[in-house]
Amino acid sequence: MAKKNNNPQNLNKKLDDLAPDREHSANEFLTTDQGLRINDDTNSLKAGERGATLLEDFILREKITHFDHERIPERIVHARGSGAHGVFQVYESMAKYTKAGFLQDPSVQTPVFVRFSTVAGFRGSTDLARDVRGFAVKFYTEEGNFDFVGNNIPVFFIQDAIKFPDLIHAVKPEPHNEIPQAASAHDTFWDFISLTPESMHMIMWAMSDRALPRSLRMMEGFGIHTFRFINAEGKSCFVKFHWKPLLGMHAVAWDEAQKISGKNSDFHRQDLWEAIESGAFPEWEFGVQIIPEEDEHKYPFDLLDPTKLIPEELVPVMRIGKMTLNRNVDNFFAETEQVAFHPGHLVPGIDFTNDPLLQGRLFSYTDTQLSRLGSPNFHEIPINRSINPIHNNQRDGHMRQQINVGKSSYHPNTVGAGFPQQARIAEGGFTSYEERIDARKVRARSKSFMDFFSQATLFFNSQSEPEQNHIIDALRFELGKLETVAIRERIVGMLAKVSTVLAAKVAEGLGMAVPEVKEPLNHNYGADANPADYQDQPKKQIDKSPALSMANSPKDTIKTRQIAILAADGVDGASLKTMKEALLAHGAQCKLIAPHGGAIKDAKGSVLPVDMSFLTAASVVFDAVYVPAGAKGLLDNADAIHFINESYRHCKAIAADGDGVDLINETYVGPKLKKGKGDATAGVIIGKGDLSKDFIHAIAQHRFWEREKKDKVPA
Ligand code: HDE
Repeated sequence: MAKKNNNPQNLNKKLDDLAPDREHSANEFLTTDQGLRINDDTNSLKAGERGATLLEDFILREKITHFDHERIPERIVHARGSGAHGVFQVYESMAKYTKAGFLQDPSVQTPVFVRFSTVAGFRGSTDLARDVRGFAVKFYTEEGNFDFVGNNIPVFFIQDAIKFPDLIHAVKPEPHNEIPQAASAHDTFWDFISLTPESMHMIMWAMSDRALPRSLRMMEGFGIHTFRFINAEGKSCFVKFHWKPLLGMHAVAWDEAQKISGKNSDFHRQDLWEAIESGAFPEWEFGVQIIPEEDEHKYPFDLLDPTKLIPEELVPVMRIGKMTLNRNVDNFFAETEQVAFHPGHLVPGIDFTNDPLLQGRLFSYTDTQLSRLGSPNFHEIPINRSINPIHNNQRDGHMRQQINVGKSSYHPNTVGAGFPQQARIAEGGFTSYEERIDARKVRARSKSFMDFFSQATLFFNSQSEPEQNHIIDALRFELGKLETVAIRERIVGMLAKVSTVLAAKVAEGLGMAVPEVKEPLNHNYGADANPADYQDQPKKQIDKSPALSMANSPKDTIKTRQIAILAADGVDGASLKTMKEALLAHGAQCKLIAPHGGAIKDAKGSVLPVDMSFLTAASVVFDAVYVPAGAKGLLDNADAIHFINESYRHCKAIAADGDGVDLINETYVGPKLKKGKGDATAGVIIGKGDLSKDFIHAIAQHRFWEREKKDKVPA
């Protein structure tokens, strides 16, 4: 069956490259792995109908053997992921800064494959865990693969790669009982964090709404480390990479996230899949912050420190191109599971810096593929294959695909006439940036990395009031789950270094006082070092960075938003139709939810197909809810009442036409309406007739967090 996303206009050079590897079984016979047609795939070979199975049954053995070996080790981090194909196009040549081929010509489309992921959970864990999201993009350029291997948060927990195994051991389920799954709210994680003050900036992000995206299509991406661009003249500048989602950045509420995990643990995966299938292709603009080489030491933080960001107010993000995801995978395992990213997959014109986290990563990514994919030939797996042909003297190994023709497998050679030959720079040969290094060999951390709190404070202070409250609630939740009181106390003490208001509010929720911070907090030195050499050096940052708040994200579209329409027999068909058509015209998707499946009849007897019953639907997987006129059939329906209460609690837009308001009056929202307009009824639209304009505007606002100022609904 032809798939919508296989539309020829979405083809590109990488998809052409994958074509011969795709297997289509339509109209084909069943065969063994050797191509032998199978006559009976239902019965094994036996000595008599009731007899023992014969060892000779090579068809049975082949099938079972393959099955036994179907699983490969999951990624040690970022195990849970979702992928899609797409294209990238630069807006105008970036030749001034970089010679990277895919950033030169606005008419060139570069194929990409993207994999989004959570970090801590296992492969089958829920999408809505409070976690960082991986954002990895493989650019199949004419000069070879360039991998952007980033996250949706612009900083990281640690500064040096040597602490990564410790961090991950701490956040993964505890080793004695493998609890909890995909959650940081447990002793070992916070124990490690309480002894690692450099993590405090990232903790602010991880406790914020950034860790609960509404959709993978509505989150930013960051390269985190400072990289280098190098132009054709060999001039280098520093660069930070960004992805900016065109749908804006939006998050769900924590209570909602936990419920989504139960109702649909594939929520993000399904949302991405369905958006692409329906032709609503997700888009991001690629952004760069360019820092001239001579400005390396201009800022109150070190450009090599991955726990720091460069505020956009200091160095604006230049949007240089756009990525569109326009095709789902044909096979999850072959593509999303086997894709292998590596920050060391570079093209000429892009290079590393000495960020000690990045330097460690450069070792890890090939090494991990060897255990995960099992062979140094993982680059030959179709999804990993470069579209630029590969010629070298690497040979053999498990599962080798390429048939290297000829007698020579070494360089230099004469028997192969000297080929494959080295490429000059002018011919696209890669050379590393000739950075001057004149240093002592030491195991130490630079003093310029030792300011752990200033940017954590900057982040917290840049959040809107509801966002700050969410951080406070998140910390109360996480720390409230700890069994060891001393860990909780150390963290609250450390929070006081970020913001005394934050620490006091978290402490209040935990029913404790803010403890004194015992110096030194810092554990970033070896056994023989002198802690005095590693004292914090807070430096003046800017006071606020509006770009850090999701409240300032664009709110101008309802494209792909999921709207629930609640109805029962006797609904006013016109009231339902007018709203539905307006929502669809603005790119939203509607589902009719009723007390039972099948169909309902409107007041005039017309049949309306039901998309979901209250049993299979849940308010948490919708963005907004509409009650058309003629809601009599729902007034004593507890599920409908709960649906509205929960939508209200999660601060979503709610609209009711005509006597649809009777249903609202049955809910917790009813008494609020009687009190008149105010924070408590923000985003609740009641009226008679066509309410679509106001409702669409309200849905585009995403959430009315101001409702949280008052009491919360018992949903
Ligand atoms: Fe990774 N990381 N990482 N990481 N990372 C992996 O590679 C590692 C870090 C990121 O969808 C692994 O193929 C070390 C930062 C993403 O397939 C592994 C350190 C950032 C993905 C690994 C870091 C990332 C990975 C596991 C500290 C954001 C998923 C499987 C020095 C800039 C890619 C794999 C995908 C995956 C190591 C820190 C992003 C083990 C040692 C910082 C998006 O190699």
